[in-house]
Amino acid sequence: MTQPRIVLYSALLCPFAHRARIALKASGAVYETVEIDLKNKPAWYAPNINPASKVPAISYGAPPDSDVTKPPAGTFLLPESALVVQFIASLYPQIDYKDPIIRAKASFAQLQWDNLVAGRWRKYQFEGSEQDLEPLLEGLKQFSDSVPEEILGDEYGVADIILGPFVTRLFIFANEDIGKWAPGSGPKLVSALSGPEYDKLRKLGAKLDKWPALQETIDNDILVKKFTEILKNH
Ligand SMILES: N[C@@H](CCC(=O)N[C@@H](CS)C(=O)NCC(=O)O)C(=O)O
Repeated sequence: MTQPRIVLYSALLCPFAHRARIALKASGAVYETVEIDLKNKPAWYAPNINPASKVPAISYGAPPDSDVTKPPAGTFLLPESALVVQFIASLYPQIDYKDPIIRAKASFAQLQWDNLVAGRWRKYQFEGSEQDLEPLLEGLKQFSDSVPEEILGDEYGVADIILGPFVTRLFIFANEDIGKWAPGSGPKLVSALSGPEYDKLRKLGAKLDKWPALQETIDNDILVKKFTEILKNH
């Protein structure tokens, strides 16, 4: 039986959309991508695909020749990156860790990132105030503590898909010194992360660096170039 048609509505720079691209790549699913220009969103996107007007979203099972801008009534449409990833993992369970305990431990690490790192990183990168560094380092330490040893081997799972775009971007932007911080603060952050308390964070970063499903779905040069512009105008 041929696979139902999958159309991904994506945007190149978006880390949430990157999650969906990794999941689809890792699963080996056949899919089409429709790139949405977030600065100039097409008028059909919100009414026909995602009322929240965000990427990513997917359509699943639309007739082969139907218009991607107007899937026929009854086509399954799904927004929200975490839901899209979970849906792909339900279709292709091989993309997740097999052991439910490892999955649960990895989900806890995901939550730690969401609660203790995501907002603090964004604040530090977009505002660059020195006083925001300490809370960020503390969040990264607690995140690192929570990463289960079991996911630091050769196996990849949903947690890597959910965390991957964000962990990878943190290292890319810090190494390239792309932030509103004082020049040189990005590389300084990377050296601050060389201590033993961040061991598992670094190991996770290194593991993600050699994951084809992640690396083949990101363009580092474009990301760096565009993000430099975004921050300049922020
Ligand atoms: N919670 C959403 C967040 C998605 C999101 O914020 N996407 C951004 C791009 S990275 C977006 O589409 N922004 C367009 C807008 O807010 O108008 C998810 O996980 O999918």
